[in-house]
Amino acid sequence: MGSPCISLGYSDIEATDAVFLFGHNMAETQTVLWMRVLDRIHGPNPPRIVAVDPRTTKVAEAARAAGGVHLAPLPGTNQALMNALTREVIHNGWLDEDYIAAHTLGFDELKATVEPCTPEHAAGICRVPAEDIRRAAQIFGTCERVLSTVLQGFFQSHQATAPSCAVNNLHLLRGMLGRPGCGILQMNGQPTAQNTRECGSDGDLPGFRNWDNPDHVRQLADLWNVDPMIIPHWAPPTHAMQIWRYCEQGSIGLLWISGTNPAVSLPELPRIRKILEQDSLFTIVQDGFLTETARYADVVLPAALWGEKQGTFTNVNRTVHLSDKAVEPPGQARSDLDIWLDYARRMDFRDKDGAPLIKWSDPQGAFEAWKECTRGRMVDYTGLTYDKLRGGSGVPWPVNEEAPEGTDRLYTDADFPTHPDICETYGHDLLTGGVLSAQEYRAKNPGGRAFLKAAAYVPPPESPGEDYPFALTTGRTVYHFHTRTKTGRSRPLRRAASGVWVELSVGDARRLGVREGDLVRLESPRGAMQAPVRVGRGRDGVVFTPFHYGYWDQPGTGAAPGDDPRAANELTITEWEPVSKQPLYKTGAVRVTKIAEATGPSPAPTTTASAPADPDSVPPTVGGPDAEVREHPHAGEPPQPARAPEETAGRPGSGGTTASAIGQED
Ligand SMILES: Nc1nc2c(c(=O)[nH]1)N[C@H]1C(S)=C(S)[C@@H](COP(=O)(O)OP(=O)(O)OC[C@H]3O[C@@H](n4cnc5c(=O)[nH]c(N)nc54)[C@H](O)[C@@H]3O)O[C@H]1N2
Ligand SMILES: Nc1nc2c(c(=O)[nH]1)N[C@H]1C(S)=C(S)[C@@H](COP(=O)(O)OP(=O)(O)OC[C@H]3O[C@@H](n4cnc5c(=O)[nH]c(N)nc54)[C@H](O)[C@@H]3O)O[C@H]1N2
Ligand SMILES: [Mo]
Repeated sequence: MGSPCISLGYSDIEATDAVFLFGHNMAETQTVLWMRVLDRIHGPNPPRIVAVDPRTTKVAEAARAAGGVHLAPLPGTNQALMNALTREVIHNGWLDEDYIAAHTLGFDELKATVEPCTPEHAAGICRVPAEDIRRAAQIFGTCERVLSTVLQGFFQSHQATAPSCAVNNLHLLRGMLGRPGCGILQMNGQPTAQNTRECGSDGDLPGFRNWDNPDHVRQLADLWNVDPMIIPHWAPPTHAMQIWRYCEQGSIGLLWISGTNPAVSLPELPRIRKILEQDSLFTIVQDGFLTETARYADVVLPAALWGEKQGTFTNVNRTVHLSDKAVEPPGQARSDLDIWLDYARRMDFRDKDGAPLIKWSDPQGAFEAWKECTRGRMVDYTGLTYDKLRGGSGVPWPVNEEAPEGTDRLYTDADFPTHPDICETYGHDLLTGGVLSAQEYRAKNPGGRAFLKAAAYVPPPESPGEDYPFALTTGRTVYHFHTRTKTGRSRPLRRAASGVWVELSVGDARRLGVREGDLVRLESPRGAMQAPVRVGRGRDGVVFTPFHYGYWDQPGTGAAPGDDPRAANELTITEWEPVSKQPLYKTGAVRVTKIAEATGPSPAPTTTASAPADPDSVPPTVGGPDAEVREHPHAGEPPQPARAPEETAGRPGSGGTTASAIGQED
């Protein structure tokens, strides 16, 4: 597609015949959305569920229970699977030929690319039964309405854009877009990640503008009253992984880190620590907590968190919400916006006429400026006001004169934003990431048709072999959010998943001679970590470990990062997907060595994808007394706090965070 904003609406969940979840453990990572799916599963006419995930997640269990399919491909083999599914759909004629002819480009190339990829061929690569691939294709091919969701099991592979586009392809081939129950959710993770897409964080231009289109650059220059030449657009944007490379090489001397904790979340932590330690790099860390990264900072700026500031944020289904300030930020903490406005003022940034560059001074003023920035673009906010956002539970863009109440469903007319004058990018080669030129793109003459993007499967850059015989994949548990700056301070959540663990299959554990709770060391070519073993329900040859566990909660132990290595990213590789620039968090190779006998079961929860293979071998996960719910049936009785006040370690001058910080807007 010409644009990543393919995501449609959540209401399709209520209308669909089948939900396909591609590399998406929705039951743990979008719990509120999953409840909507569960309502369908347990209601009349339940949809079929198809889960594509190497682990036995709750999503996979639901798929098996509801007559669907659980496809468990080896990590890094998604594209082989997608090509086989596509081939099956084409060979069985499950196609909307009129739709393909009128609204797409590239069918012949797609057909030729997938032709060698029979279910048997893919079965050999993915190590899933060919019959299961056929059954999944049949569900996709014969249901009238299918909803697909895609997330990190796809996005964090060495081939990420290709299989994600392949999901789009399947919908286009079946004409399953823009009508109730037919949708694609190319998901976001963080509640503000959609804003990151729209506003152009990765150096992209705001409003889905094309850096390679001089008209788009001029629009922004006019809007901001600056010379177009000061807006970087002579090469593709500098992505985060490249910024770190420049810091490593010394060509970046100042790094301002806000709202991210790279000393835990980025790949190959030994390298990240080395970069942060360099004297030549001046580092500012702007965060609500004293994180692992803040340890390396030259300056720490305490930031206000949500609830301590005002602003809007947008969900993956394009719905815009207003979040008001509920409490004052503690101590010296200030909102990110205030910090940056202050910075702009002190730097005395000016426009072409010598007036202050930034012409607003508060969140609402910034919102008004953003609205102007979106005028006429697909992501049109011009019809929104703070008042309108206060009225209900959010409004999906585009909101403008034609759609004053917002737009629930995109692409009802199958008119896609691929026209060369409006498209966000001229596209990439899916294998190399090479960008197409304006001329090459114009020659394709897309004119509102969608691209069917084809790519052959290629193996991951690092696969299991003699020295490192296991495939490593990493991800999340329901009880923690990322580097746990918030969830790690909630006692019930800490109790539910108190420390890191490593999941091994029953067969692998037996072959290695390890039992539940034994301490093992994982080593990759880059680093090592150690953790107790959960003998789980995963497939042989695949090791999983959550990436949540950094080092901040070990004060006083004298332990420094790296001494007691327990972060998954000690192991991961400095490589990124060529088109999306997403690091390869889900493919790598490790060896596993036992280093000590168990002193008890591992801290892995029993209620999630990490459940033990033998359910009786481990006591069930509980949140403890702090997590117990007390009911207050009598009106007027004051509610009792269900939780003790949380720890406040690291929050400068803070009154503490509450467990509500785990709430996911998704
Ligand atoms: N509780 C909780 N919720 C969260 C977050 C959190 O930290 N905690 N983070 C939020 C954010 S920012 C994000 S991005 C989302 C992420 O949400 P998800 O993508 O759902 O979460 P992950 O656990 O990273 O990965 C999903 C699944 O991918 C599978 N997987 C691994 N390798 C492969 C592969 O090669 N192929 C396939 N098909 N699957 C594979 C894993 O087994 C895992 O179950 O979650 C959001 N929600
Ligand atoms: N191995 C492995 N690594 C991964 C992943 C994986 O699946 N496996 N997933 C990747 C993904 S998808 C993601 S999204 C990243 C997440 O990685 P990070 O974004 O680095 O993780 P967080 O813990 O969410 O860090 C956010 C920081 O922002 C702070 N913060 C919260 N609110 C505010 C605010 O309003 N202002 C400011 N200034 N700071 C604030 C928090 O305290 C926290 O320190 O991790 C990535 N890393
Ligand atoms: Mo994410």
